[in-house]
Amino acid sequence: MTSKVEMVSVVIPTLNEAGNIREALDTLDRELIFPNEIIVVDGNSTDGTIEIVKDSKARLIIEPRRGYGLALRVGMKAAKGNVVVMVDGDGTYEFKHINRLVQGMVDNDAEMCLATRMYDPNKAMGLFNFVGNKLITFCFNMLYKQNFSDTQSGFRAISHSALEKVNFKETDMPFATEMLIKFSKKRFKIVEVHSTYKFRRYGKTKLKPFNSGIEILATILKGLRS
Ligand SMILES: Nc1nc2c(ncn2[C@@H]2O[C@H](COP(=O)(O)OP(=O)(O)OP(=O)(O)O)[C@@H](O)[C@H]2O)c(=O)[nH]1
Ligand SMILES: [Mg+2]
Repeated sequence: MTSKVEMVSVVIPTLNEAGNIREALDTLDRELIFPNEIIVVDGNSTDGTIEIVKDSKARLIIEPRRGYGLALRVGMKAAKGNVVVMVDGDGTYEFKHINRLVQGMVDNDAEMCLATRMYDPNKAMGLFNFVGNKLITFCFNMLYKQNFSDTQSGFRAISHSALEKVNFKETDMPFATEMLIKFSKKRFKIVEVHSTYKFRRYGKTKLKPFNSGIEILATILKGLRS
């Protein structure tokens, strides 16, 4: 439970996002109304991402080990704020909704607030990802007695103190699901706010949707035993 926002630490993993990261950082700078620090965890990008981040107010951490989850975990360890926001650096999430995400957590006395993309009128999520997400979310809700609409949202506000009570093992895409499993098991309150989504404009996706989908389903099953 976080009743007051002292500082928001925004953690952004990047791997070759030179075409996207500047706009993401500029939007945060413009929109975020809370005291904040921006932490970019970069996987040794070779396309100029590092130079763009160095030229901004954001703090840069280079993490050469591969993995979306690992990058987020490293950034979260370094975070000083009592609220941590995780978000991709590829410009697909609606950065300007960051305040409603943080406010959604605080207003509901929740440990986490997810930005759900399932009510997005633009339907910017690809069909394969949409169907996969629905299937994963259905399994998750059934097995962990939750009622989420978008378990795969990577845009989340999280209470720092709640994060400290949980140990993570996953290093790649299943990290986001592992977090939901562990928070659900601890009966931490998780809420959702509506957001929108955009197609990736530059760069390549690092997600291998089919492989990641299988890994995420395996993580959901493994979580029942641990
Ligand atoms: N530091 C670091 N960042 C990574 C790594 N893999 C992915 N990322 C970043 O993590 C975020 C999510 O990865 P994406 O490739 O966008 O995956 P996705 O959001 O599922 O796929 P899209 O549909 O293309 O948006 C992006 O900002 C990536 O640059 C990695 O190994 N290290
Ligand atoms: Mg993305």
